[in-house]
Amino acid sequence: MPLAGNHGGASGQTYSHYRIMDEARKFIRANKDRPFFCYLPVTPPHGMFSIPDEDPAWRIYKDEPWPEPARRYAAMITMVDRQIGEVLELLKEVGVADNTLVIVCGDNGGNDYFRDKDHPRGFHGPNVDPKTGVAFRGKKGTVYEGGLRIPVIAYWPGRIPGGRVSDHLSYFPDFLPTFAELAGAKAPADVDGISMLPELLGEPDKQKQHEYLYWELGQQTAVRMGSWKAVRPRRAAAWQLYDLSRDVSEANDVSADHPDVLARMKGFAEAAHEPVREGDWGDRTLHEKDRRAKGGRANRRNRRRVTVNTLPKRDLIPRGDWKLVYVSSESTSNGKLAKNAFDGDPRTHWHTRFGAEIARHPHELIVDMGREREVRGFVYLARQDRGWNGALGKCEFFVGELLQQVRGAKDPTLAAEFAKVKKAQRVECKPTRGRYLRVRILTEVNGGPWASIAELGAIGK
Ligand SMILES: [Ca+2]
Repeated sequence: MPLAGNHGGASGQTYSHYRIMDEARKFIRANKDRPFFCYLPVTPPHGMFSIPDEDPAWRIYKDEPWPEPARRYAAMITMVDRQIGEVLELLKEVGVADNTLVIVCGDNGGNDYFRDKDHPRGFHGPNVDPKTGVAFRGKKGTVYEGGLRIPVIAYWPGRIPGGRVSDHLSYFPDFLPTFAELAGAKAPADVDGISMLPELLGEPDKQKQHEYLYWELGQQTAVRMGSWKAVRPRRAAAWQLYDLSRDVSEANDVSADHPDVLARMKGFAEAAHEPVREGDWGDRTLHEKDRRAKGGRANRRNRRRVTVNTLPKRDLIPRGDWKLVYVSSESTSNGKLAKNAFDGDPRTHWHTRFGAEIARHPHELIVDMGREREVRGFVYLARQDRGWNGALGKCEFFVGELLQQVRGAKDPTLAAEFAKVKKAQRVECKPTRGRYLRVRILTEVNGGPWASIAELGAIGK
């Protein structure tokens, strides 16, 4: 969603987080007279570390003798704290404070942000107990406690006794069954979560426990069973075992002393693992757009490294109504879809699939240009990242009135061979009328088996 005055990067006129909070408040007001579930995924504090200078929270930290990102980070937390207070006030104002459960929690463990020699675990040390100095091992992105432990606060005046601390072992999948039980609904049978409602309501005797919890992240695997924690940091590494009741920092591997415990936990890991299957969903257009917007104009360093060439507009047949009719293969898992070859964005490209059985030439695209055109040539733009995989060598173009005609054609309208350059390349042919365009790619510029196109245009009218 484009926001007024924003062009990507850290600066702009609209602070998106304010908009998200505004919409949440609107949603609560609009639904106050019926049961509602408001999921409020606040992003702060998160990189980029930015908060408007006008925010009262920034004024609290702006003069601290800390690195600027550490001051911004602190201000972002104070801002969110203030806004959660505003949400609680709103619940009171609209008269639902007494029958609304509010849960606030992090989405993963803390990161060692803004490290220096005086702050080896990050400037604010999110994984270090400020009173005792005891630290969790690892950080966000690992399966040690520093990556897995998150604080959760549950608030429900009159129902949840205040000031209580719970040691109940739970994780995100428990929320769905918890909310289902609260709402008097039945949770789906195929979820792993266990409702934590009895624990929340102060009835620990009725609370069911997990036999174990399981995590996978990249090559990392972890299992938790009671106070035991088993970690395999890489696929080829040996399992480690920790007793968190005595060693919350996971410093002493006791796997040699408790082979029976570890064997049981490895069994859980084996049972819980699901092999990866390739999906059929690969349209990452929005994701890529967001990713680039985050870098934005501020990301100058990146811009210097990679120059992005564009497709010259001169004599180009408009591609707004072009439709993909056929593609021999596309790399869906990478989001390198065929439509990227004519989406007007030089930074997106089509790439054929990597699977060995279908990676070989020829590769093909057929496009419906929307109506009959007179074509006098073609323009090809190679992928604009640093890679060359798939950049076109020899290829054939076919233009025809009917789909069947171009699909089966043997004699190309134009045969061309492209050079290994990142600039747009133009090839010309005798004027040919037709609505359908077929591109048949015979070789890659480095002799590889793939094809890729950042942009493809037709010259004519
Ligand atoms: Ca493109």
